[in-house]
This record gives sequence, C-alpha cells and structure tokens, in this order.
Amino acid sequence: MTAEPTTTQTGTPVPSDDHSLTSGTEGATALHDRYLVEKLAQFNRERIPERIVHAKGGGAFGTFEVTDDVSMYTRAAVFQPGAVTETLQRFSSVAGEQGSPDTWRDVRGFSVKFYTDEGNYDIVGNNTPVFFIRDGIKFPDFIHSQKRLPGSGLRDANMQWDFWTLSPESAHQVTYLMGDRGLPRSWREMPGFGSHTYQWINAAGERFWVKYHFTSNQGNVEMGGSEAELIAGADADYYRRDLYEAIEAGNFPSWDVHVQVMPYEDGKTYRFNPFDITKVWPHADYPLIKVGTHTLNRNPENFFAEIEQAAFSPANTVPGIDISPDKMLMARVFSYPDAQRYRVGTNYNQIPVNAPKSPVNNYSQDGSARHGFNATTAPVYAPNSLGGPVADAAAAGAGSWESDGELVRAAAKLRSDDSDFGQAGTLYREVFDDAAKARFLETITGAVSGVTRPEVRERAIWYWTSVDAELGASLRANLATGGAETVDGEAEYVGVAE
Ligand code: HDE
Repeated sequence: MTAEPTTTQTGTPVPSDDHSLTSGTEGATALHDRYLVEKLAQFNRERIPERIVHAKGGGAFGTFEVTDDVSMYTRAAVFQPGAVTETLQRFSSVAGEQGSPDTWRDVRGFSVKFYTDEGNYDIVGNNTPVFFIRDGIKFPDFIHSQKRLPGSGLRDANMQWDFWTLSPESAHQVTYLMGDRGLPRSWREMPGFGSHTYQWINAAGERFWVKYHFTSNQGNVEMGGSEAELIAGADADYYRRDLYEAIEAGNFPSWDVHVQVMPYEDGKTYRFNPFDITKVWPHADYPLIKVGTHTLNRNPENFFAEIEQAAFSPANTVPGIDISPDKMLMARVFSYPDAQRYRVGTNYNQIPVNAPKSPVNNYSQDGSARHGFNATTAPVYAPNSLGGPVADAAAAGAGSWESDGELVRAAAKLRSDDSDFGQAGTLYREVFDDAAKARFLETITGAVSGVTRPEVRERAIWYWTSVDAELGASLRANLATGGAETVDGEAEYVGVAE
C-alpha cells in the first residue's frame, strides 16, 4: 500500500520528513525551509494553559436516561420521563498540575455536560457535597494557599493551615477530605455532587430548590493512605488509566442521579441557610428522589481535542433550571466562561466537544478562530425587522428569587442552626466508625505536623477542638509526642485544594 504524501498544514506535499534544507550537508539551515519552520512553530504551540485548578483529569462520553418522573419539579427536557441525552464527563483532582499523581489526597472534580435538545446543561460538581469557603471572593486566596510558595515553588503546610484555620467555614469540607472519602480507589467508585443548591422551575412556573447526588453503582470504595502514596509513585495516571481501561473492556461505569427537593418557601425559614455550600441538607428533611442513570460508555478519540479543550460551566443552564443565591455559585457563573475564553479561546463553544447539538441563534460574530457564522443575509443586530432571532422569556424558563435590595458586603444573616463546626462534628462523631476515626486522627496529625509556625499549629488544635473536643485533645497529645507518623511509619503526604 502506498502511503499518502506528508503535507504542510495547507495541504501541499513536503519533500522530506527527516532532513531539513541545508546549504550542503554540513552547512547552515535555510530559513525558507517552510515545512521545518511550520513544524517547529506548530510544536511550540501545542499546549494551551492548563486549568488554574482541576488541571489533571480524564473523561469519557456517556448517556443519561431518565428513569423516574420529576416533571412536577422541573420542565427541563433533559429530566422529562423517557428522555435519553448524550453526555461528556470529566473527572479531575484540584491542586496538582497536569502531570501530578492521581492518588494524592484531594477533592475530585465531577463535571457532566448534557447535550440536551434545549442547549448544553452542565453540572460542574465535586465528589464532596460541601466546599471550603462560602463566598467566591475568597477563592483565589484559598487556591493560592493550597498551591505553591512563590519563592521555593513548594507546597506549604503553614499556609494551608493558616488559611483553613482563619476560615473556619472550611471545617466541614476538611473533615470530609481528611476522612476515608478523601482517597477514592478510582473515579468509578466515588460519588458525585452538584454541591450547590440549584433552582428547578416546573411547567406551571413553580420554583423548587434542589441538590444533585450521583451515587456510584460501583459502590464507594476507598484506598488507604500508604497504598495511595505507593501508587502515586508507581503510576501517576492510575485513575485515568482505570477509567479508560474499564470503558475499553466494555465495563461501563454508571451513577444513579438523585435530587433533594426543597419547596421554594422552605428556603426562607429553614433552620440553616440552605444556600450555604458548606452545609449538607439532612436526608431526613429532604430525602433523595431518583431521576435517572448516567452511564459512561465511550472513550475520547483524542484526549486534547475532547477532554483538554472541554469547557464545563455552571453558567450553562437550560429552561427549567437556574442558579440560586449562593455567593459561590454566582461567582462561578462569571469565572468559568472567563477562564475558557482565556484558556481555549473566544470561540471555545464552537469546538465540537463544546458545541451544543441544538441550534445556536444569536448576533455574536467574529473573534479569534471563528469558523461558524450566520448566513450573509441574516441581520447582525437586534431588534430588527428582518426576521432575526428574538429573545423569549417564556422559552428561557429562567428562575428568580426575592432579594433584600440594598447593596452590602456582609455574610448572610445567621439562622438558628448556622454554625461553622456543627456539621463537621456530626460527620466525625456520627458517620465515621471507630476505625475511621482513628485513621482520621492519624491523617490530621500527619498534616498538622508539617506546620512549623507555632501560632498556626495552636490554631489548628483550636479548629479541631471546635469540631470535637476529644479529637482536639488527641491531636494535641499526638503532636506533643511527635506523632507525625502514620501507622506503618511513613510520613503522610497531604496535598489539598479546592
Ligand atoms: Fe471550580 N473552577 N471554582 N469549583 N471547578 C474551575 O474552570 C472556581 C468550585 C470545579 O472538568 C476553573 O475552566 C471559582 C466549586 C470543577 O474542566 C475555574 C470557585 C466546585 C472544575 C474555577 C470555584 C468546583 C473546576 C478552572 C469559587 C464544585 C473542573 C478552569 C466561587 C461544586 C471543570 C476552568 C472541568 C474548574 C473557578 C469553586 C468544581 C478557574 C471562582 C464549589 C469540577 O474557572
């Protein structure tokens, strides 16, 4: 079989794959060797900026099928009985850079893009139901504290714990993360959460507050700290490989998708702020309601084109679904499209993996790397009398909520059960069994023993004492006896962010 000739990017055959054009065999290289120049220049531009958080990840395509009837809560086509929708999912770790080991202790990202008939709907969540902070204005500081020192380029326990202990709203998430759930055995064997409260709107215009839960049909399986460390060295791509190989083998992972639904008016009087992402809603108050099943069944053909360039955003909502007055969520609605315009490019939504499967009609035009455009005869402005697209509030199906009116910079009003440490203490005392408690103490001892600033160390003891008095006392005792060792004597590595 004769091979196709190698060509330039503009399709003309090139004379050699191996030799650049030189003046004699030993002489200078000619600058007018345009294939050499093109090849080197293109190579220099192969990378786009990695995600500032969630840089390391992997993903696959799938299908979401509605199994139950939640049409009384939302009119969104994607959640109507019988609907089947194509999806893309990306998993990630947060703090590490592109090549960082998958099994370092960290929160894991859990992003799902639904290519619905009404436009793309993205749930951009984590494998934890809560988060470290509750106002988006703190996010860059939080991430700085978890990444690297500017001088040495090293991660630093002092700044991690300084930030956390000065931000006590982090206690619930840190408890979750330092517990067994902080080290899942694979992406397939962990849950996913939308984490924030979202709004659903039904066909009659009634509003509800909802939280998403993805429960793994592979079960929740964790790995121990020592095993995770060994794997981090032996196979940095452990999770990415596991997902890819499972799907190649036809062993398709799936998650049942549930929601907790809070009637709109309950949001005003519930005993703690239901829009605070550092809290979970007890299932006893708002039980899980099944919506459908999400199955991953197709690996990407090209990792860069389909996973690295994938752009997920909480701003991508569809009629019948909206955001809520969660200050983190409102900040995210700005932040993601902004990150993607910078990272992928102005027209990132025209790239096949991001493009919706439903029609796009608007007056946007031009910009770097544009390749989709309207007919020459289409009007370029609105309003117009030439039959161009017209915005339709009824079609948009957006939600809303009442607000106080006056502009302020202040925390939300405290309700009777609002506290930074309450749910963290419940998680530690009532969800962790004795063995899990012992592992937890070992993990936080290892982590806090990396703190060299005495006042930060003392504040860390106060933080855990506030979660649980006995836990704080045990931590103090451990630190006093140099208990920075894990059971098998290896120092615990803790690299944590978002
Ligand atoms: Fe993110 N986050 N985040 N985050 N996040 C990004 O988006 C940000 C937050 C999450 O698979 C970035 O395109 C702000 C919560 C996932 O591609 C960036 C705040 C939750 C992913 C960004 C948060 C997440 C990201 C990085 C505080 C879970 C990976 C580049 C208000 C509920 C998405 C990019 C993927 C990625 C900002 C907090 C999950 C910078 C400002 C809370 C899963 O835009």
